[in-house]
Amino acid sequence: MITASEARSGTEPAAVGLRVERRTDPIGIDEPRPRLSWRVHLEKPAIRQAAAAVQVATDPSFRRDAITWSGAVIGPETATAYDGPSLASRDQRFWRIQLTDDRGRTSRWSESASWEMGLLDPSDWVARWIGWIDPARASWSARSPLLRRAFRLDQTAVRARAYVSALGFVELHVNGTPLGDDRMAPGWTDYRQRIQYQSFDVANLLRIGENVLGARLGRGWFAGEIAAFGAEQYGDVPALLVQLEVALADGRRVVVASDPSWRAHPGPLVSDDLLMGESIDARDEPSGWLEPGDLGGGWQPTVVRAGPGGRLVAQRDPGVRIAAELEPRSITAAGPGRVLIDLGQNIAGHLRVRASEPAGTTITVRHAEVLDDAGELYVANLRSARQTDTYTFRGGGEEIVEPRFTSHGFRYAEVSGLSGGLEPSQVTARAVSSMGPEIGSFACSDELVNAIHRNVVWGLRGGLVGLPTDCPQRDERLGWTADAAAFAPSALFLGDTAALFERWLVDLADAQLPSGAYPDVAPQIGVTGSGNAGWADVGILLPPMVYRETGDRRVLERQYESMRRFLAFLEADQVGGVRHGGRYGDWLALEGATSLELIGTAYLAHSARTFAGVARLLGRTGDAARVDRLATRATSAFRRRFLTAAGSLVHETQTGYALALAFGLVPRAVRQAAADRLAATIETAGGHLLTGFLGTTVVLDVLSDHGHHELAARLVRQDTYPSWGFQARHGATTIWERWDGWTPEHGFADPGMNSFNHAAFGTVAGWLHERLAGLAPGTPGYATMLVRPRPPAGIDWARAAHESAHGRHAVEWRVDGRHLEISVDVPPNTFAQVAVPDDSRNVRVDGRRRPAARRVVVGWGHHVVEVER
Ligand code: RAM
Repeated sequence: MITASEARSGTEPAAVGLRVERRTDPIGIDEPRPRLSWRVHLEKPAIRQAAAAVQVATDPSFRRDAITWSGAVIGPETATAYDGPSLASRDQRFWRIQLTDDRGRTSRWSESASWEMGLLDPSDWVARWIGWIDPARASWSARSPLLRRAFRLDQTAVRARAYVSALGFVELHVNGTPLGDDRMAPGWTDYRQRIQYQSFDVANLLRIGENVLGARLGRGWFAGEIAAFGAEQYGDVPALLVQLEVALADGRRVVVASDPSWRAHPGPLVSDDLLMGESIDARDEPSGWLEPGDLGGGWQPTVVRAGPGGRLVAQRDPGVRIAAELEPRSITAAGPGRVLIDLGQNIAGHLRVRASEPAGTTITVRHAEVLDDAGELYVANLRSARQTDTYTFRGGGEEIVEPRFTSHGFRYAEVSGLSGGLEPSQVTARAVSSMGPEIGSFACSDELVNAIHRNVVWGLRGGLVGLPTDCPQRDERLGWTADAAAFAPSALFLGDTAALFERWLVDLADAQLPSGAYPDVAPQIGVTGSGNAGWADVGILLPPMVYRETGDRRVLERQYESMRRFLAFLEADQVGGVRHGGRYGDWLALEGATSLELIGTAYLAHSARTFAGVARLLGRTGDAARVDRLATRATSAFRRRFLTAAGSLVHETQTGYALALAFGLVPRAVRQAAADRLAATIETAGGHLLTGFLGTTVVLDVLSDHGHHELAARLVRQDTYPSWGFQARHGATTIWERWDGWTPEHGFADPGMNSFNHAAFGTVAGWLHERLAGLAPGTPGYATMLVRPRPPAGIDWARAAHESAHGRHAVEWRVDGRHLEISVDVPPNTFAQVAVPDDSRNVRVDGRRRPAARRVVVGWGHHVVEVER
């Protein structure tokens, strides 16, 4: 979308929206050659950028002696890697763009943008890890501390940066103002390998005289419970790392860093844990501790802690943010001092309650996704995750009851211990997520389908909390690989998640075994499986998905060595092209098991083929040829072993067909026959999918791409068991972990594994975006978009929109009898290829007749394509 200020540049061509590493004016980055990108605003009828000049300078004057690098792009590409002199820690650069459109008009220089390097070398850090050891410490209920340091400045700060990290969670305040809005900073990495830090510009928060840095720490993933593996997986208590660097007006430099001069206080956080919840005793918040002034009693020494060994790296994803605030749908009295809150939506997050109670009163907030038959919270499926917050009132007025360092998966909450009731106006639910701003949307004429799509969006919000996880409620919440592979395409379409996936791919490579196998979860913890088909393959399949979204090849280059090692593992783990699929198979399928060898062999072929494509793209032709041979071997083995000459599977399952067709393993001559058999197995099941994690991810696309689009649409609109529509019709507001999570006949499924917010089965969204509404990238990064509307029976209109690096891409189609109207929004500097249905006649573009071609190409702007069918 062109913003108002961008539009002010009028009819001239202009470069707008300058970004570095996909962020606006970032500080504290550690990319040695940052990627600079921009959007173009063109003068109609210019279609594209013909060239762009880039200037980088040490100050925004861009005087000759300040310029350190001039670059040029010939052609329409709107990104380039900085290629000037190497950058040192803290270096700040300003940059601007001048572009020439394909009509030969040259723009003025854009407004200048900037970036700043973080601390690139371990020796830049003088700060030490500090923490507090509670003398009365006992298991997980140990208090997380407050840490404080006061210091004086005798002059105005002209520049000040705070570099902040923690083992655990941190919220750092400068003179009472919290920095950033990441709720779970600095995120979960394997702290033995890398630890993220964040950088903040704090110049405006400092003052002449006394200043105070105050930090709240939480246990987070570092010291808190992880899954069912217990607490203290990385260390016993949280620790803080802060380095505040201030430049004063007279040129002096002041550094205030975490060291033993800081003071600690037990604080109000009696206990905190991601899974268990948080207990706050508000009476224990030392008054005024975030402000300058006299410290009361109770402050104790801090201790220097040895770090766990990981390298400090700049955090590049936006972190966990408040994604939405919801008002309760209802609050009902459930007994004396007890109310039941229904949000009407299953979320990952927490409640924020405004209430007043006498000092010392404790209220308890419990959370659950669903209610049992008696209308009480159903918590059996949370396993050991207590998801319980308590708050003890300070007394004397209204207080905000809100946990800081925990998150719950819930739609219902029970608040007990109140002296009265609760009004809806006192309660807000805050959903947290790493999904970033929404950049994609979808809707169509079928309300059930819209409900399913909403369930996917909420499923993704809850699944992406700090990293791509399986689920946000029970004692699991791990970086499960297959789950990420399944939902990444929809997540990349719907949310600004590319940086998150890029970062998690590094976590995945960190976790790679010496054999080259990827573990089942990353960061690797507790779960000891590895190399499992459909799980480990995420290491190969995810980088191209991210590349397809961003058009930035570096994700392929960076993962390449790790991918290559995984391929070497696969090669060593197969015999004659056949590979055993390992532990999980088509997880949670309802049909008879798809053979593990079929699955292993199919993924072997698919990963090998995908990797070969990446290798070729990067010019690694030797690797490509070798791995292509492996793919061919696996494909032949698959055909010999699992397929008949007629294209049927020896043992028929929906997933077997879906994988064979999706991965191109069926000989062309019998492909349609195989697809027809797939359709037949679905019809035999009464028009239902019986597929698990793996089959479900590809089956709808396979049907649509092999002549069974109508059947795919019927499956999406299906509302009897098992189906997405069945879930939605029975009150689901997120995607369930299993088709049979709840049925009228059997009630809840095995509580040992029954999450009601599990994004992996949400892959239907990808089909809605690309196969139904028909919006997909035509080339990686959306320099061209592919519009392919495919109206099935019963759906009269659909629309999808996506914000790429170029701007907003949108498709909307409507059918009226034989008339199909397709509206397309194409951002500047890009094209759309509109593929009209095969039986189209009388093609008109913006009212003008076009020869009836299958594909119509349109450039920047809004277009209406009409066809008769
Ligand atoms: C479950 C997880 C995840 C799945 C694995 C195999 O416990 O929730 O979704 O990938 O098992």
